[in-house]
Amino acid sequence: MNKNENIPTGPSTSKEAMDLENKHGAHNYHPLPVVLDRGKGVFVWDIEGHKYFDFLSAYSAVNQGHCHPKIVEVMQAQTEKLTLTSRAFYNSNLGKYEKFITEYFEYDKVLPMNTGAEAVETAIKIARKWAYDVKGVPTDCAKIITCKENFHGRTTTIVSFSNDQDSTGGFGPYTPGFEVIEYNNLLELKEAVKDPNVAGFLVEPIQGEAGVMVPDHDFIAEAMKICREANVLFMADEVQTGIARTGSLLASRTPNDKGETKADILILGKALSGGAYPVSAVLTDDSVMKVIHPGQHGSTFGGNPIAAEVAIAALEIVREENLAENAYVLGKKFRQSMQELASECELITLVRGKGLLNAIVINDTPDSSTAWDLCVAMKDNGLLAKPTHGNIIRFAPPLVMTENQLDECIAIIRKTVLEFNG
Ligand code: IF1
Repeated sequence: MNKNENIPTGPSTSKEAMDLENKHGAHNYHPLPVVLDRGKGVFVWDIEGHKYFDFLSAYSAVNQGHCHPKIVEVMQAQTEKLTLTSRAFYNSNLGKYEKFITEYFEYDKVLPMNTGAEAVETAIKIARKWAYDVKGVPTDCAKIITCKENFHGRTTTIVSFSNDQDSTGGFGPYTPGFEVIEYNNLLELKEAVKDPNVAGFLVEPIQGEAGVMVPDHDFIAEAMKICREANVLFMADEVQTGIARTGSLLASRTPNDKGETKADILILGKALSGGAYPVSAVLTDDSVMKVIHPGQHGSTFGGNPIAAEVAIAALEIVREENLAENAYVLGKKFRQSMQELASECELITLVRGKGLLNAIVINDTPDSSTAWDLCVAMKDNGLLAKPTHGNIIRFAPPLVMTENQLDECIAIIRKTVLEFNG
């Protein structure tokens, strides 16, 4: 008898793999019909061995490129040594990581978690606790201001302040304590923070899921000023925009920062591990983090030895390989090429973005299949991207891309768009 009889073998064709997922997995996604099996740098391969440029980077988690050797090396080494202790005990990796990341982003303290949504939840809890313990807000009255079209994750509390029907519909009752204002609207923010019970303003420096909405250039700085004057915490959700994606280390901090555009609470995830492992973090100074005491928050896996090693390597790569600068330079070139393309054809109405977080708006209604069909056509030509909100296509390749590779990608997108008749 074959000893391995009960161990299922992997699917050998893409069709088999898709059938397996459809049959046994919850239908909470509608993936593009491609089954990825291997990745290296800016490339991924499907089961049949077709090679693609990855223009999604797992929603900006794989900024450092697929299977970066430095991350793989530290992860393998740590896996053989110690994987998890829980926070019931100290571990010899965590302190080193905490020192490294707080110096890297210039905060006093970090609270380590795993997923982006958990980090957002953590930030909300810290802000509420700060409101009661420091600001003097009456018990259970703390309010957090958020923005329309936001995306901060999938937990019941986070979907409570989403206005996307798919995210919220059918999942009530919703968590109270949130007020939603228009994105990029300083007047509404000014009005909202007049309420003395406001603890924080939670915002994405660029709204990713909304279709890469870039606010006015002074929005972040002015919003921070308004928050500071009202004694309200500015909470930057940089889960998607952070870690070099938008052409600077953080989208909420300008390159020549003098401290004036530093968020009070910084939320990171995704690329904090280069996509190798779920690693997220909340960073803030002592005046805020001091409100959290033993037993009040935590996570079995948060701050585990593998996460600590992987995150240090992922952040070192960003520095060593100048990924922020590369994203800045390539991003400029990409948008320019897309603008040119837009002026040559009817299919693209708008190009927007920052660094290597960009989007094109397709000249059709959100309920049309044009953007989807175009993504399928790009896939057939060797480039993977995914539509958002029906008629927007997000372009976010790994930041380790070279200029020559970008030229190749632009050529693929040009050819596909110009040949496309939806
Ligand atoms: C999915 C979008 C991207 C995020 C911001 C927190 C989280 C996210 C700003 C939560 C997550 C992901 C989740 C992913 C799709 C994706 C996404 F299209 F939905 F908006 F990236 F653009 N804050 N964004 O963007 O992080 O808990 O997922 O680790 O499939 O839901 P998470």
